[in-house]
Amino acid sequence: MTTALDDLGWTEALDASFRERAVHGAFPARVSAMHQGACDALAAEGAFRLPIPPSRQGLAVGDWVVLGPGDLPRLLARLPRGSALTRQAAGRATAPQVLAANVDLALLVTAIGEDFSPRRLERYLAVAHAGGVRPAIVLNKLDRDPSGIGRWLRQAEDVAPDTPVVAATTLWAGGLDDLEPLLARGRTVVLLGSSGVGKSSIVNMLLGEEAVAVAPIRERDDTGRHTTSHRQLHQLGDRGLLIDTPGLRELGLWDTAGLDAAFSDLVALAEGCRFRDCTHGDEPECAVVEAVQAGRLDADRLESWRQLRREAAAREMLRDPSAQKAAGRRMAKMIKEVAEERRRRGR
Ligand SMILES: Nc1nc2c(ncn2[C@@H]2O[C@H](COP(=O)(O)OP(=O)(O)OP(=O)(O)O)[C@@H](O)[C@H]2O)c(=O)[nH]1
Ligand SMILES: [Mg+2]
Ligand SMILES: [Zn+2]
Repeated sequence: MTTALDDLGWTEALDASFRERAVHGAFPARVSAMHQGACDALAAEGAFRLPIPPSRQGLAVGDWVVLGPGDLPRLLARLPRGSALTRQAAGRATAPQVLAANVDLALLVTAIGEDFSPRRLERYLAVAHAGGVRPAIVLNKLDRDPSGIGRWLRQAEDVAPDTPVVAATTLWAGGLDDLEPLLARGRTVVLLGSSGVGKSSIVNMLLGEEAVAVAPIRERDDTGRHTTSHRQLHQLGDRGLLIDTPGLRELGLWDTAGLDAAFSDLVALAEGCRFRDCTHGDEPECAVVEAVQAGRLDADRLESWRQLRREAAAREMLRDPSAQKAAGRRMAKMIKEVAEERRRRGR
């Protein structure tokens, strides 16, 4: 099957980068699946399976690559990414893993019921914002509690200011109607969430076919069996592209970049803090702590912000020598201040 480049998400920015790199006979293609040592790619010329040379590690589903020339095209280059969802690679000290590239919208899927966790949603939102990807929340399995819908929506909206929240179910026709306006020709949407929340079921419903394996039905069970084993880009024709992903066990923040956007309510409150770099801990005149005391901000949300911030900042420092130096300077200044304070008291 061949597809027009526009249907695969081609943009003017990509076109410009491609022209800079193209050699005679080369053409662009989009990575649609990753395998051990190989990837699948879709192009106007057709579909290809390509070995990934050692020099081209770090490719992700959604990446645009340059292929060519000849009958058996080779992978020549990766085009710069417009956006990338990046996490701290599971089980590694400090290494990034790109979950999906060139994505326009991240559907953060969670199931109504026991899987629902405001703290986990905050983490997903931070990762989306950090990658320059607009998020939307999908509360799936609405069939479990149709009359409680208002309560679930409110709980999600409380941790996701400025983010669309959609309730859905794959059990009946029309259960995904509210997702349709989020799809569009050439737009790439990725589904992220824990195993068992129904990501692949949603993909199948939107595709209108059982293209993807889903877990067999087990009543009231969100533990997940990790049914989807690899990331895969699916084509919805003039409704754009969908990337199904395996359920994530861990989603470690790679950097602090997305935190301000994910906690815009807290950031707005922090304008009133006495110190610009207030950590909203024990500092005097902290407007955020005051908001918690006055019941205007959830204490758990503040704690979550502090925890995510610590985690991401520590990781940034581990890999950034200049940040290590700055921390060293801060420490030296603190030691000096303590010594001075001691001298003053001794006098
Ligand atoms: N009650 C209910 N069950 C659903 C709904 N959507 C999916 N399920 C069920 O939830 C289970 C998991 O669905 P999957 O689509 O495989 O979940 P997934 O998120 O893709 O899981 P992984 O691939 O493991 O990450 C299956 O048994 C589905 O039948 C829904 O809207 N309501
Ligand atoms: Mg799946
Ligand atoms: Zn403060």
